[in-house]
Amino acid sequence: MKKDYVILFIVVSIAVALTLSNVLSPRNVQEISDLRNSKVLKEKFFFLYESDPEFRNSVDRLRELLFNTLEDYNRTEAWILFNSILRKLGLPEIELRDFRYGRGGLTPSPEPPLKLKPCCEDCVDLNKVVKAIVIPRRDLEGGNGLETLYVCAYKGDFYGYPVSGKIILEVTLVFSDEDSPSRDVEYDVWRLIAWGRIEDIETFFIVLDEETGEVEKVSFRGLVIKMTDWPNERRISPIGSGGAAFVSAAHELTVFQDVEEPLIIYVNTWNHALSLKDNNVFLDKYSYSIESVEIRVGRRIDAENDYSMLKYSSQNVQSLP
Ligand SMILES: [Ca+2]
Ligand SMILES: [Ca+2]
Repeated sequence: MKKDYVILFIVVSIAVALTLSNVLSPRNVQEISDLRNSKVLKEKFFFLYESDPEFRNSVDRLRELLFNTLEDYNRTEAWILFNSILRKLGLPEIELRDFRYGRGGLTPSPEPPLKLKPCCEDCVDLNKVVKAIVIPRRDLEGGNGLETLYVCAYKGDFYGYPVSGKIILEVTLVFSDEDSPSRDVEYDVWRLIAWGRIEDIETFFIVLDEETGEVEKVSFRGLVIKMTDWPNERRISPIGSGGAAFVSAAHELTVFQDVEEPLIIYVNTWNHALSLKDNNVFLDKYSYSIESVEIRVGRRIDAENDYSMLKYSSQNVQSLP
């Protein structure tokens, strides 16, 4: 009997020692700090998704909870799955009270996807409309710079709304990442699950007079995108910054008229909310000239389909810009 206790004591001691050495080893601390680099995190996430069936099942089941809007969202199950994903990535788990992630703007939509007309390719020279996109330098240096710009020009028809005498541009910006001031690594893991990407994507609209080419308005208004594998629409909130500065997040519907041309678009907040006004006059900035940006013809869903593991089949708007 006494011998059994000794063996049990030894086994438990080894297990505790191994767990502690695993949690506290310099290697582990180093790994967690490496994952603060979102490129490393993305690679590890994609690698585990391909190579570890348990990891993949957790991600897929969590996506099922999120995207199957015909069933109620089970927050506790979502939290357990999220923690198993964090654990596999080598990150600390979180308490249920800190798990604030949910479905966001997902709504059931059984209707077939809207048939989208092609973008008008030679309707507008973007160089003449937008002069620059300006971002706080610390955001660029934090790895969150502008990667690609997508533009789609609409003439005669805008998602079924007749348009005459105007050209509407749908402009989508892709940033390499976005950094939440609190719990950024965990926030990035959540975005990899719920958005299938580490990149941050924002869309806004510019209305031009077809004859003169002058800008009539710039509209930071939202849209909806339809998922390919789920009967869902995903609401994309407006991305105007309002008066918010870099330390805040914002999703304001803002429309600018009587604007100065060519346009200068300011990234005002850490979540890349936009405006024609600079809300961070005291911050050092970096200015992207339009010639220096990679421009692709396409819409929001083209940007999503290029950068996300999740796929989208169509998109729509709820009004004219
Ligand atoms: Ca980030
Ligand atoms: Ca954003």
